[in-house]
Amino acid sequence: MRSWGRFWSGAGAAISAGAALLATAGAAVAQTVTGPVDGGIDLQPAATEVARDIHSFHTLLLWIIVPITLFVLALLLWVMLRYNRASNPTPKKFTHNMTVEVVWTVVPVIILVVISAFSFPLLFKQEQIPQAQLTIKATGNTWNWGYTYPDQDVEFISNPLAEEDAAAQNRPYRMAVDEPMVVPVNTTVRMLVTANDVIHAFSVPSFGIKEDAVPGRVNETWFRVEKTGTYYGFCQELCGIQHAFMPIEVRVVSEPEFAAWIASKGGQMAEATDAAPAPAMPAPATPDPAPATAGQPG
Ligand SMILES: [Cu+2]
Repeated sequence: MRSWGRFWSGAGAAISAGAALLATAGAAVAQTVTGPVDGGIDLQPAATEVARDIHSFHTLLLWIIVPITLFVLALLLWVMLRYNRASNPTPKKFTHNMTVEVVWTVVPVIILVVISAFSFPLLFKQEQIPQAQLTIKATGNTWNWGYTYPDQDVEFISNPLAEEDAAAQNRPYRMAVDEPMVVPVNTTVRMLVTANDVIHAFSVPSFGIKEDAVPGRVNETWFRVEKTGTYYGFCQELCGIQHAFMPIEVRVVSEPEFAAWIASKGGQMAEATDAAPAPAMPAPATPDPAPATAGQPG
């Protein structure tokens, strides 16, 4: 998977380079930044293993879909030029061709099997939440995000920065928020995602996560960011008139910085969320009667 990923992303880089030449603002694409850039046309740089795998998979699909599109285009042109009324006045009358029918059934099946061989492992990686070291709950509201750190006893609301504040702080207007979500680097974070009123979606493209926030339901996702920095996301479910104005800002910081931030919020650092195994089913109130023959002290 790894070496495939490298191959595909190498190939993808070639395509990206070509695309960058075409785009007038292409220069922005090549920069290593942690978030969206003006005029960017490629995916945001991946900050997690899952996001990297998503990019590789995206590139693989591109390599499959582009030849198919060109092949179909060539077929269409061939039919239009070779078999139009002028160049082919008396058409043949046959309606079936066994070979062609078998080929155009079997080849797409093979293509789909190849795609699924890469798609399913990625899907499992996204959906199987590893042992988490930190749990954060994001709650979608009309129109902002609320964050809860249940084990650290921290809770706050995150609102977008006003235009003049963003300009004064030299931060991106409509992406920067007053209270960003803060997570430590190289830490497996379990995100619980829910909503108060209507359906929102919690998404940070660089982390490769997008989870529906549904009232009355808690969805789960996870990420483990490998590089400190500021990352941005948005609500990605049309949720109402201010849908475009509930940005997500995530600061990924070092462990000590995170501890300091938790302290500044009046919380305290907890043990790793999953440090202890989950308690087993509670023992029944009355244990099963011991076998009568057991030689137990009376
Ligand atoms: Cu929303």
